[in-house]
Amino acid sequence: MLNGCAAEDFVTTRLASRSATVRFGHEAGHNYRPRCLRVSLGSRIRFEGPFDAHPLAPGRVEAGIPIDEDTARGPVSEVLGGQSAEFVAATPGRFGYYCDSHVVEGMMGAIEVVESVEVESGEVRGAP
Ligand SMILES: [Cu+2]
Repeated sequence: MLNGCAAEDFVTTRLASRSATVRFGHEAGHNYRPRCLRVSLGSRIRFEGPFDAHPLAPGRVEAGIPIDEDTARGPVSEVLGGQSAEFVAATPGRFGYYCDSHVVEGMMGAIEVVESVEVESGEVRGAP
């Protein structure tokens, strides 16, 4: 479990374009949608929402408390203002992030970066 994401929770979006969007604030409220995102290596990940109200930070959260760890390998970095930010999934693995203002409410998520994502008979599968 990483930031509310079990292995089966990760969803894959927009396979062909190798890009995905995570929305927060506004109609998404104090949530990231999707919370648990799977992308293939090299994909672009766009965060859209009001960063001034929901400052983004990389890292793992346990029991509502951000745990300091080495997050340098993950795609997400700190964003404190603006309405959108774009990251590149450059390293395979699972990486957590959270909202620094609402982490105690559970405003957090994770990104799983896999080497490739295959689609077989309507089923989405990730190959680590
Ligand atoms: Cu927030």
